[in-house]
Amino acid sequence: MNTQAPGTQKPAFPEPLHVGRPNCGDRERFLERVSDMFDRRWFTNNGLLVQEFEKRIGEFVGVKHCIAVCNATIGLELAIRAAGLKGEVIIPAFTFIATAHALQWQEITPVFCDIDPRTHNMDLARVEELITPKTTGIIGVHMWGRPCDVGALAEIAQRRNLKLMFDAAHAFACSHEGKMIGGFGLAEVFSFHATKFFHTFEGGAIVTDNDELAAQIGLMKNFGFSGYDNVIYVGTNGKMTEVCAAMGLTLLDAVDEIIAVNRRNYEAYREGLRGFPGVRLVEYDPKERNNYQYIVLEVDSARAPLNRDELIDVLHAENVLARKYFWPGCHRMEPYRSLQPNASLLLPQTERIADRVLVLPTGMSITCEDIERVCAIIRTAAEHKEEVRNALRGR
Ligand code: T4K
Repeated sequence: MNTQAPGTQKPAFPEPLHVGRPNCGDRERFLERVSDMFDRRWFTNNGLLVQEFEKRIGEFVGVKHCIAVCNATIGLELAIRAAGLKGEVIIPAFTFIATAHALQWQEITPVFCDIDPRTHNMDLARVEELITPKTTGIIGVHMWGRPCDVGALAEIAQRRNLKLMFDAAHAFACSHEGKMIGGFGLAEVFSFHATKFFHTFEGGAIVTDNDELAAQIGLMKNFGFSGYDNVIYVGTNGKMTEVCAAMGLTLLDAVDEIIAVNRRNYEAYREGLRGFPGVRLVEYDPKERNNYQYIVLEVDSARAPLNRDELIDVLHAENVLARKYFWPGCHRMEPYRSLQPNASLLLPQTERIADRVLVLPTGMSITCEDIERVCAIIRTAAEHKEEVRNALRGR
């Protein structure tokens, strides 16, 4: 196959450019923390590093309680269970599968709401239509770190007597109307997976101002133990390890620097793709704090020289491993596509956006020169679209 720019045979990048290549922070400082951890011989279960991490995250976000956990999926499960959600819970269909699975895992039905194509977040006009006597809550997702309309969702939740929480997996260090994400709803859940700009290898955190909920989740993440020999809830093992907290603390020291690089990369892509027909770079509100961790393109196949999937193929052939997050939508993944076979009828915008989105590599390991080359690949492929199509067809 040759989908490379004409005249070249090798991929433009000898090593793959990944979406989600982890940031590393100050390696020496991280190793110092790990060395201290070895000296203390305290590796997990509420060690000093986890305590410091929870305190600093809570302060950073401006909430009373931060409960560090081993990943955001378990974090969502714990928050959902502690909040007493059951029956049906409304979530967007356009999200990572974990949002839906955290409910289904507990035999709660995720009811998929369509999205607003401008924001990629839940369409408020659709939310109310989905409320039934079985509905107990709403989980908004701040897609790409761009906040949901939290005020309007809170108003609906209050009026309809529903619990409201947020999957803030993408939104650490982002704000809404000047207030940090993390302080909205009953609780919010961050993901600190290695692919996030700020991470703890694997990890996450539940943040809340609710004392009772925080205490309950704190016990639930440790099997429900209250003291050495007493279990008072059904619990699980959701604990964050010390080595993970060491990574988080190290990256927290560098969070502004990482965001500055993400922003620089974002601007470089914007410049590089300026005027490219049929392609829109998803924007961040400059009045808010943003982490700029996702470079999201929307490719309009009717106007762009190549459609989204063709562009992905071209980029992959050049070792640029662009992703189709979150295609094809949760409702088209199992078990949901079998359980709710007609869900797509109510999700036209989810389907449309899922067919258009293409996410490009960014982060500390990507340079402006890399970005210029990625944009050049896209432009060159567009200029030679027929050749590219033939090459792709012949694979
Ligand atoms: N809610 C939402 C809205 C989410 O987006 C997520 C997770 C969650 C909840 C649940 O959070 P966690 O339980 O994970 O904390 C990734 C991540 O696994 C997932 O955390 C993330 N969202 C989702 C958007 O993306 P994949 O399947 O794309 O990740 P993976 O492991 O294939 O890595 C992506 C690329 O990064 C690869 O091409 C290779 C590169 N990579 C990855 C790792 C782990 C590296 O270069 N080094 C690495 O160490 O799902």
